[in-house]
Amino acid sequence: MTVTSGRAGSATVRCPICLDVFSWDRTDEDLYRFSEDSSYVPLTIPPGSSPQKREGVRRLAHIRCPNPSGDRPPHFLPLLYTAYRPPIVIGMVGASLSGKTHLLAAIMGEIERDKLAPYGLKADALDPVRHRNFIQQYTQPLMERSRRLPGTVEGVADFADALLISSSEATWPVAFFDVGGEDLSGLRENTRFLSGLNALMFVVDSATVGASADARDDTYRSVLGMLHPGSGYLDVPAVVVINKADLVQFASPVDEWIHRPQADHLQPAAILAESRDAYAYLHRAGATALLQPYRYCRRCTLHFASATGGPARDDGYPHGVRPMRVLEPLVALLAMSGVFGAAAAREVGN
Ligand SMILES: Nc1nc2c(ncn2[C@@H]2O[C@H](COP(=O)(O)OP(=O)(O)O)[C@@H](O)[C@H]2O)c(=O)[nH]1
Ligand SMILES: [Mg+2]
Ligand SMILES: [Zn+2]
Repeated sequence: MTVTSGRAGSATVRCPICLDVFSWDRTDEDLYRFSEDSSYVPLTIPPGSSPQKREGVRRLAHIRCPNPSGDRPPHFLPLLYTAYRPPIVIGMVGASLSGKTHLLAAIMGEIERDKLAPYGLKADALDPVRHRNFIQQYTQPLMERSRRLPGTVEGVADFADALLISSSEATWPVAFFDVGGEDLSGLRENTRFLSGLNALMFVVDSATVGASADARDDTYRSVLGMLHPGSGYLDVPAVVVINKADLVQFASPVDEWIHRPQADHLQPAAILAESRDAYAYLHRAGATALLQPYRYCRRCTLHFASATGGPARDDGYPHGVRPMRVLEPLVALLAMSGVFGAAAAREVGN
């Protein structure tokens, strides 16, 4: 018999880290707290605690995800997780070497530098241990030491990191999955991950835009094919990121956008204008396969971005790493997912 604190009953939860669904009786047992030495230690709420004190402790508490399919290392969720909105689960889709890992490292780096604040958003780690690991493994080597990041294992949709993103009104868990590899259709275990995605970030290597159709087109096709139930539009918001735009930064219309400073609020009209330019850019290059997300997804925006600001030489970036416009695609995806309210969600990507 579990003790409940006036919150009897259980909740059905989809964990944004393993994407398993589990039932969680709202117990105050088996709680953990994130400790100073970056681990989770058991947390008990002393019996007889006042309701105020109990609430204070619960705010810091985490639970361990039971991960029924047993496919992930141990992971933890805030106890108040179910008090938040359903998670926004972003799949970063692209062929290997398109720059997904660098892009996510740069996005997290900009968020660490509080660059979501001008949009009125605040970000915290969902699971502080995992977030710190991500920052130490990817963001710090790239942004503080200008190191080229090693290639990642591809072929399986893999959880990368998750945040709690808050607007003045609500908090959304936002999880990032790396959906790499060329032929995803043969991997049955991917179906579970793909069906758990509710936002897509397609990553295009600008250096390959004019090239003939290749593996990257298959990646798009298999993801869209697996998510797409048949005819009609796919109701998952999508962004197409023309990445490594530093390599084509002087070509029109890339030069119009890539050097622009970050906006200080959500600008649906600018997002639309950039999407039109990026669409024309892909269309002119004959990269019609890369326009599939735009054709199949009900809401889709297109963006130019560069994770590094310049090309690598050997194992590093000799001129330092300066991300350009990496947050804009994320902000558009958040807007289409409702983070800026219903009116903004209708205005972006239609
Ligand atoms: N010029 C340039 N090169 C990049 C950029 N981002 C990544 N790269 C290069 O592209 C290669 C592949 O990137 P990676 O993030 O590992 O791709 P992934 O396989 O999709 O995760 C890296 O070795 C980088 O040197 C960028 O913004 N600009
Ligand atoms: Mg990678
Ligand atoms: Zn889980």
